[in-house]
Amino acid sequence: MTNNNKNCRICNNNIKPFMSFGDMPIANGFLKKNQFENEYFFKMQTAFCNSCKTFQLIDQPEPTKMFNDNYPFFSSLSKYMKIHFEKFSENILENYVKDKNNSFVIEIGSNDGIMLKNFKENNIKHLGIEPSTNVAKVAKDKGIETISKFFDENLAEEILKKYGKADAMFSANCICHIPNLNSVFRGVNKLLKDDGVFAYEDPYLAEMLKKTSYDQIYDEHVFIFSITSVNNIAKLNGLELFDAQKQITHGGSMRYMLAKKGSRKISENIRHFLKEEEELNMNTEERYLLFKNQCEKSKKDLVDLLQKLKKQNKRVIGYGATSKSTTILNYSNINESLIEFISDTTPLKQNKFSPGMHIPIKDYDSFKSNYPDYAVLFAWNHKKEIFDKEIDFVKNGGKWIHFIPEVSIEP
Ligand code: DWN
Ligand code: SAH
Repeated sequence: MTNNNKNCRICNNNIKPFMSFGDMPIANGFLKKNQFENEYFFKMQTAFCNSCKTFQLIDQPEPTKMFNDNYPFFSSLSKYMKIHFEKFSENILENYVKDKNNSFVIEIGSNDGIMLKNFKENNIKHLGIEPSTNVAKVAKDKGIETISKFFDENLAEEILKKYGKADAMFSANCICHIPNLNSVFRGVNKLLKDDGVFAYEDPYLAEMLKKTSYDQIYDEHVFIFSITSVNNIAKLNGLELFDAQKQITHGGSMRYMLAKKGSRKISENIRHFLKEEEELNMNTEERYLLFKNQCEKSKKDLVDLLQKLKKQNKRVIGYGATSKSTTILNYSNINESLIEFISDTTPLKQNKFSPGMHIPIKDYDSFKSNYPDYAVLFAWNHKKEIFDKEIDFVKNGGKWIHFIPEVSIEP
């Protein structure tokens, strides 16, 4: 979707890009050879709004280009994320679902049901909103009630008529994907009971800046939120940010707790984070210019290392064909000449090619049965889960290449 006016998606203030990543493909658009010719690209540029302080993409492809019947990310493939969502669900159940027999919860971006499964098992009336029909089907097959549409204010009104108001609404790694965010917040406001809560988590801007994890920036992530920006966005839409907690998931996230304006006491955490973000210089343009320089250095270091290993005739593969890796590979112009293939456990990605750079995607066995000399850890956010199971790779002399927080080799 081209944002021709270059106006902030939230407050309409004039914005200008501080960084351009060049032409980028659909981050999850894994493709076959016969699709190379018609591959879709968009101009990826980031901006920081000086008024509402929201970090955003200037342009984003149409939602249906990214979320459709062929979306290849299945949340339940990570066993650590399953545990994370059990804990998140327990938190909601204990604190915000008082009467289990008469409560109703809604999840935005419910994917394959990784979170709602915990509510279904407790016999709680629930509804998942999940526009990617193939992943939604996995949830429906588990008996999780799911609507395959894009959440916005109009859908909120439809849901209100059919199901009534919700005690709790929640979302993970999804709100930052939705361009018409004011409409989403207004929809949440309409759907919540007077004492209802909206809990959502997304990658946290302070962590991205700290780690130079610029791979969080890709077509789907139209926003990277901070406490300051969410506080402002909530206010514009009759909601209030009353609490927040850092999460270790997806490379460093934040859980935002919102409610109707004036309905809850504001936690000390909010004042603390607002102050911390000021101190980190996160509300100034200079911080983003510094980030741009840090990204350029990170890119150069990675390419230099891969070229050096190529000269030494080392075998290098990628581990985890993440959406994030699409940004690294395309921005750094890394193709099959530097990375032989990328190993990934998702059947829908295997035997296809990576978006833009067209590196082959192979199954897990291709890595396991013939260890390379080096593996670039693209799924760095799952490091613990991966390192626990890849002890043999290292025992056999294999080495990991990291690029977050800086380019390094382990062991
Ligand atoms: O925000 C988003 C998050 C929740 O998920 C979405 N926009 C899309 C997606 O982002 P991602 O693709 O960067 O997510 P992950 O969870 O970092 O992807 C991990 C990838 O690595 C998956 O394709 C599965 C694969 N994998 C693997 O091959 N072996 C993962 C693990 C843990 C493994 O052991
Ligand atoms: N919540 C899961 C899935 C995250 S992937 C997890 O944390 O693992 C992001 C999901 O958001 C995708 O499944 C995508 O289809 C969904 N999504 C994108 N736009 C949406 C919208 N407007 N409304 C609801 N879901 C949306």
